[in-house]
Parts: sequence; structure tokens; C-alpha cells
Amino acid sequence: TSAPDPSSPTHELVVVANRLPVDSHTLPDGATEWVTSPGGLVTAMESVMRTVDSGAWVGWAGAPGEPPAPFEADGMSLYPVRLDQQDVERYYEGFSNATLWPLYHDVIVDPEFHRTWWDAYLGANRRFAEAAAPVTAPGGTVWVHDYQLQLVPLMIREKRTDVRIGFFNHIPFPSVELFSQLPKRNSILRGLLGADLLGFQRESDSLNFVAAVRKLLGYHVEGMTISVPGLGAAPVREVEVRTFPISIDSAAVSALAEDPQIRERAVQLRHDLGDPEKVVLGVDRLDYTKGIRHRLKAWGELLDDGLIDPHDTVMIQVATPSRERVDAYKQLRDEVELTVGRINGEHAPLGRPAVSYQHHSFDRRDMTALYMAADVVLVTALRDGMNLVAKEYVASRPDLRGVLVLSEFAGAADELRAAVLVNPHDIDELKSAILRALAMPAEEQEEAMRSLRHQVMENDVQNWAHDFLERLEQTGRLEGSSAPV
Ligand code: ADQ
Repeated sequence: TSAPDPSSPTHELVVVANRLPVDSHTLPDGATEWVTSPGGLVTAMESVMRTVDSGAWVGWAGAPGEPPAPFEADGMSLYPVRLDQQDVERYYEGFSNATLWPLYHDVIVDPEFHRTWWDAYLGANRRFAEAAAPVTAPGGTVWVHDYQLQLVPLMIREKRTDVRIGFFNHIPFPSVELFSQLPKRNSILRGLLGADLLGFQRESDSLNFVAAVRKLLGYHVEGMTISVPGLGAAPVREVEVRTFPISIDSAAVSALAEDPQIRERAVQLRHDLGDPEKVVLGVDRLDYTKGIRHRLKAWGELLDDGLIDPHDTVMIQVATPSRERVDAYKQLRDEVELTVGRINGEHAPLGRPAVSYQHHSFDRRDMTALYMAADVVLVTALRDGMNLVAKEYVASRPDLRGVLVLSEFAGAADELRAAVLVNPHDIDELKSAILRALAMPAEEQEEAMRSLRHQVMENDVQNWAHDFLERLEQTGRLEGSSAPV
């Protein structure tokens, strides 16, 4: 049964996400230690968890097989969900990252589909729902995150009619024409509509979702409210769709940028690169959605054309390892590394790079130093839910210097209007945008950066989480059908 067990603790707020916000480290004596991973979602949740008596997080601990027993970390109860090696291959690498991810990012690579992957997706989603339902307090709130768990809202709803359920999609939601290609598309829509509130990154994602529901399920839609027919005699439920652009912990990033040690590190970084006049930076997970190939193509051509002199301008490309067992990612890595090798072979001055390529992670402090050392940051995503790198760069520049070149296909482009906006598919346009950014006078940089900072500092991730939960509280309470009796 999934009703709360009166003898075990339940939680007012339960977050459900593919990963728990912790990583395991093996100590020298063989024991396991859990360290909180400092992602944006964790930071946002820390601030909202402080406002509830009892918060919990349901997710995978990161290693296949027998999960650890539930444990406490940072004032939250963590409930690990079991995923076996086959689930990792089929549910996570397969349906989530080789079917949904490319399809939701406008088919930049071909989505692959296997029925066994769908079965695993269904099974894994059920396990997350079965873990979350019994630990949620009567009348409590469940917040489900992202494309890996789209069936979870309905699965929880079927077990618990008394709880409020919210879902936030971190990646884009595609147009109905593309979404229609997805086998099992209606099950996905119905799964999501188990929630009371569905949140998306940009207005176009919300509109795409509503259009898909109207066209594929034929449900009545009024504005952004969907009427979901109840099963049997159950009454109609109203589901609200809204846009909540995610952000970063802006004040924390900005504070790092004022830290004298980090400023020193930024100066040192430029020095290590041979004190070039200009430093251009890209920071991405090594993912085909990020437009790294388009960026390198533009950069290579600018060097070929002699419009950029590698003696006074250096590009740093940080490409964090990602999904390395998925074919499209292996291929991307090979192509990026071949291109960087070619550019350096043809253009790098003796003893220093034309493109400094870093295939590893950096800690927050070093990342901030990189942003502070960069005259220009290139965010050239072909499709991106939001893109936090763009916001981090802005928050890292209290000195009001630096230029952000931003793809119009990143969700951040809806808010960061003062960036140099580009269509990264147009290599000529990308090249001129880079040259414009490199030549931008200080006063113009300041004016743009001031406007960008206003946007990012006023709208941080804490506000985002509070806005979502506040709205959820209002929506979930409106219907008689799901209120506790
Ligand atoms: P991602 O696709 O992972 O997130 P993004 O929003 O750019 O993309 O976030 C990446 C994060 O990883 C940033 O905080 C960045 O600083 C960090 N990072 C990248 N490379 C790193 C490195 N080498 N070392 C350390 N940190 C590194 C998904 C969606 C996005 C959406 C977010 C949040 O695809 O569109 O913005 O979720 O909803």
C-alpha cells in the first residue's frame, strides 16, 4: 500500500528528481560518505526546505543495484530509488537520453526508440512514484522534476488523491508536430496531466504543451488551464500550465566575484594563457544541443580569414564530460576534439593554444574566476531549456565588463535581451557577432551588462522555487476532488 504508514515519518514537501542531490565518496577505510552536489536545484530547494517543517528528496543515488537505506543530509530526508544496470541502460541512457532528449531538443540528432526502453521507463517511473507516495504527509506537496519522470505525476495521483502535485520540465517542450513523432506520446501527456501545476522554462514551451494536449487528447483548454476528464464517475480536474524561467543563486555567485582570492585567480588565468588582449570563453556539458561545433566552426573560420589574431586572442572551451556511453555523445566528443586539434595545429603560436580545451569539471570558485577572466562568453546552443551559464556569467561581472553572445534558441534569450543575440545556425552571423563582441567599447559593455545584471540579480533561483510552490499551493487547493475529506 502507498498510504502513509502512521508509524513512519512523512513529509510536507517531497521533491522527486532522477538524481538525489548527493554523490558518494569512498573513504580510505572503505566506508561510504555522502557529499551534497552543489547544483542549482539543490540550492533552490535548500531555501524552500527551510520554510517547511519537514522536507524529503526521492531520487537515484547514482550507482546501479541495491540502493542505500534512506538517510538524512542537510536537514532533508533522502529516499534512494533502485535502478539496476539494465534500467540505467534502457530508462536513463535509452528512453530519457536517446529518445526524449533529442526529440525535445528539436531533433538535432535522430531520436532512437525501442519498446524495451519504454517498458523500462514505465517501470522506473513507477518505482519513483512508489517511493514518493507513502512518504508524503496527508495534504502535502510533491514536486516532480524533469523529462525522465513524466509519468510520475499520474502514478502518484492514482495512489494519493489528497496531495498537491507539481511538475517542472527543465528542458524545452517541442512543437506538436515534433512531439507527435514520439511513440507513447499520449501516455506521456496523461502522465504529466496527473499534476495540478505544470511548469515550463519559456512561454513557447507552455504553449507547445497546451497545443499538444488540445490536438492529441482533445481536452478542453481555456487560456492555460486544461480540463482533464476524471476516470469513471470522478469529476473533471483542472490542470494549470505556467512559465517559470529557472535561475541561479545570483547573490552567491556575485559574492564569489568579489572574493579577492578569486579575482587574483582570474588575473593568474590570463597570465597563464600568455596575457592575451582578449579571452573568449565557452562552458558547456559536452552535448550536441550546446552548439559547440557551430562555435568552433565560426572560430576556425575567423582565424582562417585572419580576422582574429591568435597571438592576442585566445578561446577557452570548457566541455564537461557527459553521457559518455550514449553513441551521439561519443561521436560529438571525437568531432570536437578533432576540430580543436586542427585549429591548434594550424593557428596556435608556439607554446600556447588558439583554443584551450578542458574536458573536465571545475569547482565553483575556479568557474567564477574563468567567467571573470573572459571578455566574451559564447552561449551558442541550438536548443536549450534555459542555459544557466549565461546567467552565471552575468552574475560574475559586478565590474560591469564583458559581453554575452547568446543564442536565441536558449530559454535565457527571452529574459537576457541586452545580450548580443544570435542564430547559431548562421555561421556568418555568428562570426560577425563574435567580432562585434570583441570590439565592443567599454561604455557599451557597461550599459548592456547593467541591464543583464538587473534581470539576473532580481530573479534568482530562490524566487523561482518560491513562485512555483506558491502557485502550486493555490492551484491544488481549488478543486474539491483532490482536497482531503
Ligand atoms: P544543462 O543542460 O546541464 O541543464 P546549463 O543550464 O547550462 O545546462 O547548466 C549547466 C551547469 O553546469 C552550470 O551551472 C555550469 O556552471 C555547470 N558546468 C558546466 N560545465 C562545468 C564544468 N566543467 N565544471 C563545473 N561546472 C560546470 C538543464 C537544461 C538547461 C537548464 C538547466 C536548469 O538543459 O537548459 O538551464 O537544466 O533547468
